[in-house]
Amino acid sequence: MADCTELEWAIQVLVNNFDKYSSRCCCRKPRRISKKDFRKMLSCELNHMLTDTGNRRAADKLICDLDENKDGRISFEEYWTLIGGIASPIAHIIRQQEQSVKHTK
Ligand SMILES: [Ca+2]
Repeated sequence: MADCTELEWAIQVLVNNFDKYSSRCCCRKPRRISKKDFRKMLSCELNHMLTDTGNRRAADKLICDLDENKDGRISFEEYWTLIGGIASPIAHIIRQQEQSVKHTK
């Protein structure tokens, strides 16, 4: 995908990140991220956007909140909920910064 747009590239990065930390328990089941690998992903990939990524209890609470079907693992859909949950407050911060730049001009 050499000629992809920035948005397409960003989506590919998000999908590749899921693949990097997820695994299959058998070939018929979809890939999912274990609790251990999810904690690793938080501390390695999201330590600038999320606070407390090294805190095991906070990470376990986040996993529990995201794990909708309560199977103890994070599916792609549950992972996507996390991405949306991070993107929403970041979009708000970006809009606030744009507003303050307009007011200072
Ligand atoms: Ca799950």
